[in-house]
Amino acid sequence: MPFPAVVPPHSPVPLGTIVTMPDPRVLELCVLAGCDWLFVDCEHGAIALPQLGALLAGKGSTPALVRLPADDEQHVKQALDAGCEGIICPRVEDAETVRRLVDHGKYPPLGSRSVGIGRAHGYGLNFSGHLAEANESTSVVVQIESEEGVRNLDEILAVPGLGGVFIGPYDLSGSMGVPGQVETPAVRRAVRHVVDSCKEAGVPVGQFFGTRAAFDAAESRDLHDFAAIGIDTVFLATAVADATRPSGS
Ligand code: 3PY
Ligand code: MG
Repeated sequence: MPFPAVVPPHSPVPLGTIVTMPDPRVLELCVLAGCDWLFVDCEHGAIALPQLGALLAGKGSTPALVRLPADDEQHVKQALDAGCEGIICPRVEDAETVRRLVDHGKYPPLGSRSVGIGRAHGYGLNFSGHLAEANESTSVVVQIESEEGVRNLDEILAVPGLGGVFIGPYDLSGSMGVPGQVETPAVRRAVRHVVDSCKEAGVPVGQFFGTRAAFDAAESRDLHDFAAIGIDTVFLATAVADATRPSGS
């Protein structure tokens, strides 16, 4: 089943987390811990695109979306050939970029995705099978995480083949001059505008939340088609800090 593939919204909202560490055990333990989906980060994380095939082998049937380092055809090819359920392109600000991503991410006749043989194609054992179903079973998702992206949202949402939008509130807050202050009213209004516009356009919408508490408190939480909560390294750091803080503090 394609992911994200859910309009109108799921209840409960499928929840995942951001995986940035290239150790296959990290991805595996996120699956074992019950993530509904995985956000595999090749933008800010330590995971390099050539490592993806080996990492994704441990995900079982849990869908994984790979965040690309940048909008680049080479990145699209490597991520999709590694066998993920879709790509997330950071900071997309105009419809032309979306059109290019869809073109690079879909086989003809929808686009011009280059034909390689990777884990996605069963290393050749499912070559024609993947070519036949990939346009349906993989998604091109773009991040809206700047004021410019919000300004151009309507034309972005109108691009045929767009599979979803993922809101990055942290970069959005930075572009609005208040980096990290995601609860600022202007940032919250912008986020809500993106959520509502996606709903109206029938485009699945997801968002990053730093903590479970932030997700639970969000007024738009039930409107999301998918959400990512937290980051592997941050979970580890906070758990270690909690466990080793001096008694009584
Ligand atoms: C952001 O908040 O900027 C993100 O990209 C989170 O994924
Ligand atoms: Mg971001």
